[in-house]
Amino acid sequence: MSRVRALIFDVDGTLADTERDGHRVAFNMAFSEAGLGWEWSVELYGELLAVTGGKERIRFYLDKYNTGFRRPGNFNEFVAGLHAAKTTFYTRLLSNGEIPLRPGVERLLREAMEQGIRLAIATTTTPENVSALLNYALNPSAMDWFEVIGAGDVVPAKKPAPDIYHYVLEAMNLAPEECVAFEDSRNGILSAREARLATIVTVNDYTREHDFADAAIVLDQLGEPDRPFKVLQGDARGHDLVDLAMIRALVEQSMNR
Ligand code: XBP
Ligand code: MG
Repeated sequence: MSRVRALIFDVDGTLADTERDGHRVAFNMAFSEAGLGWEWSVELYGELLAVTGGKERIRFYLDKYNTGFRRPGNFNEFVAGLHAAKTTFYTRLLSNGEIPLRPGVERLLREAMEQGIRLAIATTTTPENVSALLNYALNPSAMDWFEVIGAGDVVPAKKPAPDIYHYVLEAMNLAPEECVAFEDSRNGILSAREARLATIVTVNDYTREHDFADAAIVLDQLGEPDRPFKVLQGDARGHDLVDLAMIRALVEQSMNR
């Protein structure tokens, strides 16, 4: 009998490819509106993704890539204000419906709900961003599909710290052995594995070369019936899309290791 009771999803890069054409663009819009003259290129943004959290990323950028910037006296407020503007631009971009869910995501969520498997989210992104993505890329009631949404500043230490997964597990009153996490990045898998969760990774252009040594499996995407996944690392046990049968097989395999 399977022990999988819940699936816990990261958001950015996992549910949808949000970083390059979503978050990055919204940061640039906020910088432009503030008259700062900062422009985060696709390449630079890949480096900035080393740090999770938008406010943290702005600070990292100034510490490492724009050290000449004269910081205003109210620096914390300045960063928070820029970030709030970025959130407004980002949710507006999502409302245009330009960023779809990744292949297999909706299929797997629906299968899980049909089988009584509980769903949750563990992300470093701002809560408004999660609701906007679910609303516009899935449907307006999709927020209710998730029993717990752990997001943003609800825990002080963002990924790669395990805190957000601990928060979600505690809120659901589940042990890590009863859950499977879905991630797309090195920081994500470090966080999930530190919380002792079996983790399925689907990579994207920013994360393809990351080290996922500790993943249950690494795939190009979750797969659809007409679009099987490609296995980048691990053993898919004869499956070609991620469904609950495959997840249970993976979990049993990792228990027997
Ligand atoms: C996502 C992040 C976030 C987003 C921006 O990480 O690192 O910072 O890029 O969101 P994960 P905010 O995929 O682990 O959730 O600007 O709202 O922080
Ligand atoms: Mg992610």
